[in-house]
Amino acid sequence: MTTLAIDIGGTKLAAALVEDNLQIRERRELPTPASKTSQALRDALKALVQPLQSQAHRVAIASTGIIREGNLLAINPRNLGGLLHFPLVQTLEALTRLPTLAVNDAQAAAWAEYCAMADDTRDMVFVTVSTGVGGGVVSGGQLVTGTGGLAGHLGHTLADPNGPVCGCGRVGCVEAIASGRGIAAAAQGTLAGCDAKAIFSRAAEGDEQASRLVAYSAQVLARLIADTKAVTDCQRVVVGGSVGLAQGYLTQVRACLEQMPPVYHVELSAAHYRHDAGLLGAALLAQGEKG
Ligand code: ADP
Ligand code: BMX
Ligand code: ZN
Repeated sequence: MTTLAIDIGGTKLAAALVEDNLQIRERRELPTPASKTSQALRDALKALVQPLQSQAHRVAIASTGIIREGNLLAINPRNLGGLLHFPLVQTLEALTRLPTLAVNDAQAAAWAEYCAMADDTRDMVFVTVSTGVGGGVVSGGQLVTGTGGLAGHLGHTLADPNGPVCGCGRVGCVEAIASGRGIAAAAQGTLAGCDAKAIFSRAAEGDEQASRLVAYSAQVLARLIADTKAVTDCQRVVVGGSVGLAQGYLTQVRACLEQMPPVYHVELSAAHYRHDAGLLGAALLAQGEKG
């Protein structure tokens, strides 16, 4: 069977046809519209899936936000231009007339990365550092979504009680500091108005402020990983997202983690499926794949 897999992030929408052997074809991307109203997202999804839908048997969505009963509920609406709620499954079923499944993006990616592991790991955590900071937990070989879909939202744990206010309403969340948006929001002077991608380029050129912003994100992420180890006793943490996968980032996270007592140390790796982990995880879940 062919799955039309869709990944809805705070910055980009991606879609592709995924075969049961996980081969990807016709991958497409569009920017995520920033609008409080659902119409813009609906229109963008329509444009994204229309060229692909006739070749698919089902739809599988990995989306930013808490996914509850097929609906997207933003914990941080700022990542979606203020959009609070979107009827994901209903919208895609109406657009494609295909059976549709939806799951949180980081939960989906965690499942794909877990299924890709060749060893006997049963407990792992996936962290995406992207527009926001998301997470997915696999415990005892099972993906943990929670009864309300909130499980694994690691980006909304505390990094600094004196830190910036997060879009979720709490003060000092990991996401408010370490995410692409968090890095960009802290930039001042010559870097004011730059996005995280530009800040990483400037850091690579030796810009001092840019290097500090990247280093602080990596440090906050390392602390989050230590907390995650303490909570889950996972054997591996996999890092994804465009910030997480950026050149040199994971090396900095690893160096910070190594400064901590050994009990917090855990195997760290970059996502095996790189930027496609969400798409493939959603497709695997739609296939009913148990790993
Ligand atoms: P999404 O959140 O939509 O899933 P991404 O994983 O691409 O999308 O994350 C978007 C964030 O990553 C933005 O803040 C963007 O500035 C940043 N980003 C994109 N490319 C890079 C890069 N090469 N290096 C560092 N940051 C990047
Ligand atoms: C936010 C939250 C999570 C999501 C994470 C990463 C919203 C809209 N999203 O913490 O559900 O998993 O961002 O999302 O509240 P991404 O867009 O950065 O991939
Ligand atoms: Zn938060």
